[in-house]
Amino acid sequence: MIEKQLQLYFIMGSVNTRASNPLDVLESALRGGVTCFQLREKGPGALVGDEKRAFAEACQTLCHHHNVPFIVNDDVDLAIAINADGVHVGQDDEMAAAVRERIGKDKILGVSVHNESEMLAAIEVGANYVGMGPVYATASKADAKPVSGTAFIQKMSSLYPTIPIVGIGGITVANFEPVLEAGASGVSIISAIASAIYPYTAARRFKIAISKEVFSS
Ligand code: 3NM
Repeated sequence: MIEKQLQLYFIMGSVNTRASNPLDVLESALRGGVTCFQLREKGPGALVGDEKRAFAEACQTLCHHHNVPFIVNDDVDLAIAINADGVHVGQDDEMAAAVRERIGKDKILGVSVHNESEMLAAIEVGANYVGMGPVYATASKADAKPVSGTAFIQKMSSLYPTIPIVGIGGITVANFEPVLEAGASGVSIISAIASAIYPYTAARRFKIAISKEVFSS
């Protein structure tokens, strides 16, 4: 179930698009077929406080309308306050064990991992999935680690096949296949959808291409 929800995992904050209304971008992406959404409200100009909460609730409403899980990046207080479907944390964010404790066992917990010990720790705290990247070069994360390619995904998916993996970083419709072939359940995308001129078409292209890839494997 979660594997299917992770297949086309869209991530966005209000600063990741030049569109005048970021909610239009999310709605187009949802209509195009994204299977999961993470609100990552970070970076210069990001919303805070009541504005962030109102934006999060509007995103959540759209996601639920399309039956797509709504995950909050990092902000555990916000996720709990609005009853989000889950939380995603990196290694610098609130410790995953504490987050699991706070959100309870029924919510989705995602953790970014970059090495085997972080992978083992994520499994230990009961993460529902792990994110691995940046697979390719990305301009969307200022403090991204060096490009990892797909080798780490390949190794971790064969050693620990029970926990779903999503690849992230620089993924486009032209380069996503090696990520799934390496063993990832899905791909996480910011700019290839959020910065596309037609986010609906961008999401739809991913959706169709991924369906073909999953069907043929
Ligand atoms: N995390 P785009 S890379 C949010 O490596 C994020 O953990 C990364 O954006 C990691 O699809 C990244 O525009 C940015 O490259 C992904």
